[in-house]
Amino acid sequence: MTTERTLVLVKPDGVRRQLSGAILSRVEAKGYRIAELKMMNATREQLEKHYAEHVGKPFYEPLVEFMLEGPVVAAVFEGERVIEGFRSLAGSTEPTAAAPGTVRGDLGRDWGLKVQQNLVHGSDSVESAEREIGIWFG
Ligand code: DAT
Ligand code: MG
Repeated sequence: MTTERTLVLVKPDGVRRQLSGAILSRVEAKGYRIAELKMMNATREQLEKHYAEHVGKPFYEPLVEFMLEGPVVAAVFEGERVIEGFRSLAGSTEPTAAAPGTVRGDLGRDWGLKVQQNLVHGSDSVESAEREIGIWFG
């Protein structure tokens, strides 16, 4: 039996704004453990797999383009209930509405673009986490 794992991405807006360390620090400070960590440029192929559930939505193509704008920091965090715990730290999808105290609520805002630039990705279920870890860490 292995501890629960989640895929975390610091998106290109977070890297560009030099918030990678601050974001990873919040997750570590809560007590989750970094199991894998790297900075990389995503490929379109990876992003098409990663965001397959959003194909056909109006923000899909802007989302893929945004994720190709610059490097991302990809991490696997582990710990009991880390999937739920990280989503709670990240805050809700729209940074305007995300609660203060969360990454998106404290560090993000709406920039009036076709896709929300909300700093982080976190897996939303055990199945998604295993699938996504495979995409980013092979
Ligand atoms: P989350 O990242 O909170 O799991 P999601 O999986 O529904 O959200 O969507 C993936 C990303 O797409 C999200 O982080 C930001 C963007 N996005 C989602 N819904 C959007 C919308 N209605 N308008 C603009 N961008 C959106
Ligand atoms: Mg999602």
